[in-house]
Amino acid sequence: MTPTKADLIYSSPQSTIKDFSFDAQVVEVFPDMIKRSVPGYSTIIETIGRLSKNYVRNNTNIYDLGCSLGAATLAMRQNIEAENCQIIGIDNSSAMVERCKMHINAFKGTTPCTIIQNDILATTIENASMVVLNFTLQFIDKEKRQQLLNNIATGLNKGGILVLSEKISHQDSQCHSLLTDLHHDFKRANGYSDLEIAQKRSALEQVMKPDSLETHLNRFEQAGFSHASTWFQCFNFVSLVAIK
Ligand code: GEK
Repeated sequence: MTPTKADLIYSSPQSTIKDFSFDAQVVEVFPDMIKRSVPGYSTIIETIGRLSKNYVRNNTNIYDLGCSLGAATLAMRQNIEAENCQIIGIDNSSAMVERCKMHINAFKGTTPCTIIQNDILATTIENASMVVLNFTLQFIDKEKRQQLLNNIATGLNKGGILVLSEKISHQDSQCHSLLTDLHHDFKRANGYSDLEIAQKRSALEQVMKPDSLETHLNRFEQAGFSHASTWFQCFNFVSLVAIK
């Protein structure tokens, strides 16, 4: 497997900051970038694995939507005990998909994995016992998010689980600033400079649009999930479960 390279993308001053995209440059440093930027990322990946052990049923599909380099796919493949299942990882970045296939092939596992380049909005979810949206929904147009959640709920079998992890905004502006400051401190503690933090923030501004926790919970209800809960929060990053 290719060794992880350090994320230095925003380390020197840039005259114009381009919108962030999941291109070859990002793919190269992605494991380092996500671990140093998302509080609790490793815990969330491990827990997705643990949940797959309990929720994946025989003869069903498991979807990793916005799979990037396949971290959640691999965690599930290491933990699934059910038989005759398949994991389908989907991402619309060709650079991600190409590298993801290499990662998946580098590890052995009994559950077959198929990695597909596609828009998750154009993907049919069917006969699913588990669906993962790990920090992907925040990159989808806001007006298309409910339809995506509806499609996921329709494609899940009864008792099936959705894991949704997101950066969130807070409706109270003082709390919003407090959580944002804590996140920036976390990034500084992980070696990012103020320049890197500011430039990355500008690059993401038009691309990543967080919702509030209340919005996510309302969406689950509208989509027809029977149960939902936050199981993880660190600063302005959450992971939720919703069960059909
Ligand atoms: C992980 N889940 O490591 N269709 C398909 N893929 C998309 C779309 C779309 N419409 N929009 C964005 N993506 C991963 C991390 S990263 C999160 C997910 C982050 C893909 C995009 O190409 C990228 O690979 C992924 O969603 C978001 O557990 O980098 O903050």
